[in-house]
Amino acid sequence: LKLGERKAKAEKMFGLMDGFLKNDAVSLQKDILDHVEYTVARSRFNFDDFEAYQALAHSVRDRLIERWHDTHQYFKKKDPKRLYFLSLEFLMGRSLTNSVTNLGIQDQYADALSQLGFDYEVLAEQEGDAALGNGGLARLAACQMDSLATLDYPAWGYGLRYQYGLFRQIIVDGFQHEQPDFWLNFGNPWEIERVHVSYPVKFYGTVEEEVLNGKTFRVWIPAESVEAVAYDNPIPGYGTRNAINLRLWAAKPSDQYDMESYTTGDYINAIVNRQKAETISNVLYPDDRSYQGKELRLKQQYFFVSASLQDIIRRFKDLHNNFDEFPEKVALQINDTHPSIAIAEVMRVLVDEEHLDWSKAWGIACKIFSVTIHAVQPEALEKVPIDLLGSVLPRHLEIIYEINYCLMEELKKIFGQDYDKLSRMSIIEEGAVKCIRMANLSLACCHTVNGVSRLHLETLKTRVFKDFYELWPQKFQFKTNGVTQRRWIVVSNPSLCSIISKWLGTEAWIRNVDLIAGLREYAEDPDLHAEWKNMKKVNKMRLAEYIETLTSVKVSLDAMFDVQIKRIHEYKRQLLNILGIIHRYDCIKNMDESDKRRVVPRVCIIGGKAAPGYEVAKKIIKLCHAVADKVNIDPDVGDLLKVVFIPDYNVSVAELVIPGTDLSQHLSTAGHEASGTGCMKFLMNGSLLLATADGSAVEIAEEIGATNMFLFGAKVDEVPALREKGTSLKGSLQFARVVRMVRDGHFGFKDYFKSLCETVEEGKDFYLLGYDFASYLEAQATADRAFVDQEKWTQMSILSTAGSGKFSSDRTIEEYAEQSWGIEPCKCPF
Ligand code: B1H
Repeated sequence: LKLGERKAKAEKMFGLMDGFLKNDAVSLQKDILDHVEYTVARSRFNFDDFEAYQALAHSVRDRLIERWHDTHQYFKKKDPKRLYFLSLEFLMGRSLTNSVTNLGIQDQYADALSQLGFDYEVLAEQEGDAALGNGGLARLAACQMDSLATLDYPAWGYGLRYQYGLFRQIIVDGFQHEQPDFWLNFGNPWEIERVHVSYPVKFYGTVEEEVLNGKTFRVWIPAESVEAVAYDNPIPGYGTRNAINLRLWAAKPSDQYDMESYTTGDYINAIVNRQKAETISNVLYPDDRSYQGKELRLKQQYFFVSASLQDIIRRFKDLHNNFDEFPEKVALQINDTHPSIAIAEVMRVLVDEEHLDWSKAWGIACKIFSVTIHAVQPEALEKVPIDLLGSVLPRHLEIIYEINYCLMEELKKIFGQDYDKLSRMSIIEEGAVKCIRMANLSLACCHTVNGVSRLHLETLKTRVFKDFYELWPQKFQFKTNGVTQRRWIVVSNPSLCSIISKWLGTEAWIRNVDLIAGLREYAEDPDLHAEWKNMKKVNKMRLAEYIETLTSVKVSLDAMFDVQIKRIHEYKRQLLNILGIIHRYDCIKNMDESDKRRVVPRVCIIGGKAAPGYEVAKKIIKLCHAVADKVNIDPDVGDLLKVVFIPDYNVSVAELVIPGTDLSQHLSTAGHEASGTGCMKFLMNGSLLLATADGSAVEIAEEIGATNMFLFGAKVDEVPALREKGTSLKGSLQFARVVRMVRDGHFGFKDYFKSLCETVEEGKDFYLLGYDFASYLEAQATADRAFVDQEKWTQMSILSTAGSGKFSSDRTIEEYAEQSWGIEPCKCPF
């Protein structure tokens, strides 16, 4: 069809948009039962909770699909500039409750189900998490997708459909063990398999010269081809008809794969070899610390980038034929440097396939790409060995050399013979193993480089990317991270949600969270206090039940629930927390009965996964269990102190734990947490924060006032000098005592904990636990005193929620849209 005819047809179809699925109780029941019978293939007279969940999910999926189709028809008709968000990780968690909430039909579903004899909440619990990511970076991507949909931006997410998500953590005798996450085993109703949307992705081979119309071209002759098949995941916005798409790619054998063995008659081996193609999207790398130059990882990155770009270019070419218009229609956001091979791929497509001049192609690339950096330490930046890149993607290596050549020529004009500077800024790192610095590639091309908090940008400017900042200051920006209040309040804390709506007199804050500041006015209102305390109590009860089921530890609801949940890292200092707990335990043991009466009872909750190869982190998990085993059965302690490790921390565990938290801990050594987003979820839920002045905590203090949280520890500027001095100073006495208790085997496993204790010995204490210990204990004591005055505590809690508006991903996304992407909302009419 000609363009005009096609447009006319689309218009007509759009006009026919009626007859949507109905959302009254009877229609919902009918749809659910139909799915029981025809989709799940169970008798409608005999199905269990899980089958009911599946049928329910399919009925929700149908409703999502309607909106999702309409949204894409509409985007196609309007042809706005689109944002393509490339990320190797998305941590979506569960989809049912989130989708039902965003579709605005939760009450109807709850009704419909109860009439069928099912409980909506019980069925929702049947769903497993989609854990296609490691931690903060991946959950941020998920929150941002929710905001993009809600704010009606014409956006697409692109990523990898891993067969195995982040490993399941099980604890055996206090040690972490990893088990595979077979998340697709029982089917995934939230995805739509698109067998006809697939692209070949090539690897290996050689590069040859070809002459065409008297011009020479470099041509890549690949040796392997793998098919990328699309799986679409609708992402519904809240309070809008828009539902955008998260397209994840799965690797399948290509028809062209290993033709050789077919003709040689080795049929069985040929089939077996074909199957190897699927390994590309098999498993998520579970390490968020260091980059290790693995071939499979590079193949994963290129695989999803190449498929996504083919898809994006195909969509562009549907309506346009001149690449000059490409930057007017396409913004490409790369989530950290993991997808940065996209830069070389765009150049390859434009130059080798579309036959654009190099400089014209580079001009286009520089207009479309922007990057967000999440890392702090230079060692976390990806470096791909030249040999590896040259073998897997030989043409891309040539292109990167060419980009680097141009960069170096430009730099020489500015800096002359300053070879130190040139070698620091070069995309190629010389050395024992010659490498490509993916960050430098991104910096050379992207028009915007974003940090994830104000403090983080300072670190990028003054340390990690100092040279680049001095050269191109205008490229550097920050967008403080945010989280979505839809999932982190509306879905996970319904009681809080009703309180907020009631006191503000509107639900508008769910789309416009700035309104939440209106709660400040009532921060001292006794009626609000009563409702607030009750809400917290109900959430604590739920959490207490969960803890008892999982760990058999009974906890008192009168105790302060003190929580630290996040990936286990030395820089996040879970060890500081445990040493603090040991100190508390030691104090209680040395008290007489009258002193004990003044102790504020605590339940100390820790949860998080350690990367499978991260020995120190695994020892921290074991220490937590060793301390818990001793403390929890000590009759001298009773309810004054309980220690709980929550196994297999993930998104849905967070949804349960955060609303029931009184105090949350964010203990990173200043300068090491780029932003942190967990703190924002706690803040929204009215948990008080005990934190270092690091990452986004600095901005949180500005919003809610430093007196409404418990700040402690060395400041960013002090850290280098303290390291230099290598002393643990004031904290030394108490600190030395608790470390000695661990080292001397007070909690058993003396030999095993020896090396852990050594990491905080004087002179080796890189993360300054010793230095910060005294200040940490002081902040903890202040928190205890505040908790005794429940009215004061509740007021601080209300002010925390009231001051959380800035930390919505809606704000972050609006800043990106305006300052980095240049996109406008495109709202599908109801
Ligand atoms: C963050 C990562 C990360 N920073 C490598 N870097 C990964 C690095 O699989 N990998 O190779 C995965 C993840 N993740 C986090 O991003 C920061 O530590 C947090 O401070 C920040 O809040 C979060 C979101 O910006």
